Amino acid sequence: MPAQHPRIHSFAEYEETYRRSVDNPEQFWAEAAEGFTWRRKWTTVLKADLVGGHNEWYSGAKLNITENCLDRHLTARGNKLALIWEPNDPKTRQIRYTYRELHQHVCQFANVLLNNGVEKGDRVCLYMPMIPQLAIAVLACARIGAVHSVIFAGFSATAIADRVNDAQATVVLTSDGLNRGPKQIPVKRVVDEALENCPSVRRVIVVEHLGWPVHMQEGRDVWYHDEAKEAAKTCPAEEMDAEDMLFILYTSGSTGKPKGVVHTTAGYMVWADYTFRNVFQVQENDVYWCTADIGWVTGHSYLLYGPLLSGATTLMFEGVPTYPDAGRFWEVIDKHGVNVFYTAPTAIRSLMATPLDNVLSYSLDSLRVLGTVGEPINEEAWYWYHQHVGKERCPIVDTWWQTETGGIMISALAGISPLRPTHAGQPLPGVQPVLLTQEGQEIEGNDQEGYLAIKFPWPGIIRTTYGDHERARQTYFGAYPGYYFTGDGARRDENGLYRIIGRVDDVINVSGHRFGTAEIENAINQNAHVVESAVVGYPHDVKGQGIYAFVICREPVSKSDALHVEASIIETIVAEIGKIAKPDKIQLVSGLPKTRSGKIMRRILRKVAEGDTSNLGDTSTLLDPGVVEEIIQGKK
Ligand code: 6R9
Repeated sequence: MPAQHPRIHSFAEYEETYRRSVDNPEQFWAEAAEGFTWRRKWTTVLKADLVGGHNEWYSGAKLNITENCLDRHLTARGNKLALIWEPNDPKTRQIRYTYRELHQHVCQFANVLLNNGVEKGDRVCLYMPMIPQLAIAVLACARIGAVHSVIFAGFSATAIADRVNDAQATVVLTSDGLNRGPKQIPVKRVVDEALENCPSVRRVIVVEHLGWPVHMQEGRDVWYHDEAKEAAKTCPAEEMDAEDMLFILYTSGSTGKPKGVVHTTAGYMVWADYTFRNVFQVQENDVYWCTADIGWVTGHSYLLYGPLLSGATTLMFEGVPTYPDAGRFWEVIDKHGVNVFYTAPTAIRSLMATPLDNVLSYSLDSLRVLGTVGEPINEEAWYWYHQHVGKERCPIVDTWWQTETGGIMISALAGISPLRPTHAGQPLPGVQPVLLTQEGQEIEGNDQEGYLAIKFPWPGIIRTTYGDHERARQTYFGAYPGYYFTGDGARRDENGLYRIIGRVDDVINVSGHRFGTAEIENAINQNAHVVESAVVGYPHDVKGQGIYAFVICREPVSKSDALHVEASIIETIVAEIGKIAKPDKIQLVSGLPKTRSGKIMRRILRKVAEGDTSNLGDTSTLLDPGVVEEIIQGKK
């Protein structure tokens, strides 16, 4: 087996390792980077800058991440399964690729990209279903040094266009259509609509999946299978600089449009690998399954890069947890002998709400480690997962991290660290979290609550926001200079275990997906009926948070017209962002609670949405306190 940084085996070793990572970070991360294939070693391990946000890792090094995901394993693991693909419909064919086969497919796809004029540094957008070609295409981009920007295939044409234009992508990869449970969605048609407004795109490569007829634009669109006929199955990897861009991934923040989070090559690689192997403790013959879509960061780091860097067998699932029935996850686990299973609390909560037989009729004997990610897990869901899925024998790693952190930051190490339900636990080696007061004072000691920030760079730290470094600096490094600011609030318990409470900014987390309230408001305000809107999150049993929109219309809306207007607003949101941003509740109001200076008092709207109006706090600064009463009366 390729030599690699050994994994942590005991809690004492974790403590000792953690101490070393803080006492001498550069030596620690130099050691962690041994065992990879470097074309040239670094000259400097870390150039830290938590004020300007210009952090660099392994400067001077040359490498290609796909040589580390694929080529490096060929001698010892060439015939080992790299990727297992489970289709949407359990009755149709699974696909399995060994490391050698995956390597060939990636090389072939890389040659198709090269033959279509894609060059190092070009941005390639991928809008694709969860099929093996998506994984292959992502790696193919990395193989030739193109920057991949995966757009989750639930976003709308407008959202695609925003992302393609922001990245100035020249090539888009897509498919004819996709399966999502019982539904089929014409993906290419959405791309066609998006590209009407994307002058930078000169080529669209379409992967056939459903066999649907699609419109192919002459001179722009080509079928992958036609292009692949001429493409060789070997392709030398492009030599990349440690700090060359690997990918852009758009994510929502508290202001305006989603921003393109940029990760670079070497630091991200070391971080994805290190966190994957230590948190999940995957063994050589394990089957590992992360249910996230590759359109989100979890799919990048823990479906694709982390597992492949570590030489693991990773399972990719096209479908949804409830199709053909709510036992599907458990059926897949038994069918493939999954040992390590990583999913989102929202999925657990939705399955919990179905008859228990859906899970009890499967053995789940193969499972050894469970994980969650994306949002806080409530106690009820934790215990259900522990008892009915993990049969009280599998540790649950509750992994806290963000698109911007590249990989897991705070989590138990499976089978090693103490577990406390609803607590992410302790920081990984290399991660130095602190709790800050609103003014930016560090809060010492345990049993404390504050704003979660990180006071030292780690290899996976966000490098910039694409095309606009100032935005990254302000958002992450400007709030509290000298710290990376997470936007989350957290509590450190009496033993030093962290519990993530939720966002402290105007970001809401719906089923593990991030939305800026401003982003949804901007979408709503595009509707012709609308003058102004305010969006807040409220606790939702399955989604974690639901979206509650308060909307002022141009003209008074009669009761009988209200349904029509609300449907039209929903349509606008679906067109601007996508179905995933549909509000749960829309309340038409005649005014919003504003201060004399014109600021919306969201605190009051949040209380109304939560149904907790007994104590609204100080409303004396409101311009028109009467509006609050009206809103309470009309609450949905
Ligand atoms: C990986 C991912 C990041 C935000 C983050 C936080 C929330 C993620 C969590 C969690 C509590 C956990 N979050 N993991 N909250 N416990 N284990 O989800 O990235 O989509 O960027 O979201 O998700 O609020 O700030 P991303």
